[in-house]
Amino acid sequence: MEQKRILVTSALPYANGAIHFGHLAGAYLPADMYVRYQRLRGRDVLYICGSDEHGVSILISSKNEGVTPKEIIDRYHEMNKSAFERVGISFDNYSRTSLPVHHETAQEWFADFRERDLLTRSSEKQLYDPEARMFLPDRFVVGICPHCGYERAYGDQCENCSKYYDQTELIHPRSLLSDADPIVKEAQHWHFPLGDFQEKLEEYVASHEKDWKDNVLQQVRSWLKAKLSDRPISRDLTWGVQVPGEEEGKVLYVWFEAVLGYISSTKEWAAREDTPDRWKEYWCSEDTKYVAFIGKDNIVFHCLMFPAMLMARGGYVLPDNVPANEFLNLEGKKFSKSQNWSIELKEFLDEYPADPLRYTLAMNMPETRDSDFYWKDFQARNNNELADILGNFVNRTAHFTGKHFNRTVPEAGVLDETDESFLAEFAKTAEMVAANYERYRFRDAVVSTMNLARAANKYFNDREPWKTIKSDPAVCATTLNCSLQAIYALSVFIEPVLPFTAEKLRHFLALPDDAPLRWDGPAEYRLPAGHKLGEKVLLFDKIDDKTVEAETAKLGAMAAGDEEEERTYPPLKPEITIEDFMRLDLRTGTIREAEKVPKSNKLIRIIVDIGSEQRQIVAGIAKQYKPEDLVGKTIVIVANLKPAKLFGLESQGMLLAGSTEDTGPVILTPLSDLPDGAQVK
Ligand code: B3M
Ligand code: ZN
Repeated sequence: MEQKRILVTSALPYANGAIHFGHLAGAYLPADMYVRYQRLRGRDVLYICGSDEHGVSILISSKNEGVTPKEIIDRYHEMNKSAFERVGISFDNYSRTSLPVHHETAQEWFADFRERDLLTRSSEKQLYDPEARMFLPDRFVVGICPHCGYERAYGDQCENCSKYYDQTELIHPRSLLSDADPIVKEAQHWHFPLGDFQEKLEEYVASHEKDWKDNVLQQVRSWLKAKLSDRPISRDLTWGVQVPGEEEGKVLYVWFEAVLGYISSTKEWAAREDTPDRWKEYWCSEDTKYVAFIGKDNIVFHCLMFPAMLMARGGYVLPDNVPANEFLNLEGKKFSKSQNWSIELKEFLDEYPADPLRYTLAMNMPETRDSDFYWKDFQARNNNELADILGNFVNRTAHFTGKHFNRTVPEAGVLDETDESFLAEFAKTAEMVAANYERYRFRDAVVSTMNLARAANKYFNDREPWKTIKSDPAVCATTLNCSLQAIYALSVFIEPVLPFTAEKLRHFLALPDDAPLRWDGPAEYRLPAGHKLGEKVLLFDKIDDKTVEAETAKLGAMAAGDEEEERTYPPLKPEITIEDFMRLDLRTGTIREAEKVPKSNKLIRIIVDIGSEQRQIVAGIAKQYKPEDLVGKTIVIVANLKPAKLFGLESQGMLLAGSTEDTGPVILTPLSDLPDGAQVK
């Protein structure tokens, strides 16, 4: 079916923090490049996004800062919306899921599913914090991952092995609210029958085997292979979209309603355009092509859960493509706000223009694997490519035209083969770059765009207008005419990646009204001889080494006054009595054997001799210790801890280790010799 319009969405960023380069390179810059390109093709494109304002991460931020969730979302919604605008992300609408239009939409979808008996309501075992007297949402509880032993795994997904599980599967869970040991309690929750859509989803994914990216297909296939099951879509929380018909404090699971945020944002857009029903044209027409841009951690929800919801509702378009990007890291390490290893967009844009960043992120886009942003690379891209190739070509052409042709487009004489083949480059570039954008290959699209700037520089050098201006002014005029046509062509082709620079070129060319701002313009349109040009513009400032050194030094360093923040310690646990402590039975023991747990990069299995017996203990210390270095060491274990299963191995106790974010676990040993089995108190 010929698609009449294109609907594009980017993942709704949580309004609980400032967006950084990683977000931009993941789901926003590629979408914006794609949308700008499609607009230049004259297609009907709608680009939708907004802030995701529910979810426990907002509750955690509000708790940590001692402010209301509303204060958190208001702050970050505005901050992110403005940062997106400044970096040229050209949404048609940027909404927010705290708006009534979103609550109404999400509740309407839920009510429709419930009225059609699509949902099941069953009791669900959940972790309950007896101190805070509330059920613990996934991000409020940490414990040992049941799959890989990672010790700070959240209640829903492990950041280390990315596996999902039920929060009650966590080993030794701990509440992040009160640090109390949570208890398992029954709670009634609504479930969406994702398992019922197994077959339809398999067909849907199979129909995209050829056009979806491998990294997306791999993740989706493994979920389908493991067979889909019902998904809980309600939570016991006070912050979120209230489940219609339920008592206060029962809200829709954030992921169930967040994806519906795309629809509510489209409704908001249609209402603002005074065509309130037009949102249906995009969401409920078979001839809409829907492309959802996300990061790789959102694949399951966009390729399985959301399509199943759309299928269940009926009459809605499914994503035609979900070109998920991998992750962008910073100077070889993960972005981390707490470690001050991040570059917030807002701060960056206070110092630097947007286009060199867009270009650098596009050239390093994590399209098929994780990639990195390096300040040195940013400097090189800005100086050696943007300034020295594109900027230099435009500058020389502008300077020459100003100096010798009174800032007008010179009359072209007879075009020789070099001129013809140079002008023919425009149509070839249009075709090559378009093919890359259509296949979501953004880095390749930018490379082929910049190749035209390279060809233009070469053409200018080869034609040597500084000589022909004396020896053969007619040839010189032809050279400058062709060079100005190339600047017009570049102003079109760079628009998706360098929109602000494209604007500067259009300003310099003082484009006539009939100059087509269209992708196919450069193949046919020519600036007329005699056309008066605008002012010469400097396109790019060079970045010096001192700047790069200063920026790189900032990473990881604590900003003045943050030191004490870095030294904050986890809150002390509630007071206990000596009797409480005496219930612990701590014993010394010697490690007799140690080996890595197969398939886990975190766990080591040790056999500890505590005098009266040998104990097998599984501990997440593989990143800090080699098994061979542990044999013979005396350690302290909790000898009366209930055994737990880890990677199928029974762990009969726990070794004592101190740890911080930086050090990871450091095993505690006695200051001087102690026999095995000595009691520690
Ligand atoms: N806010 C997760 C994220 O920011 C979530 C995306 C929602 S898209 C509907 O990665
Ligand atoms: Zn894990």
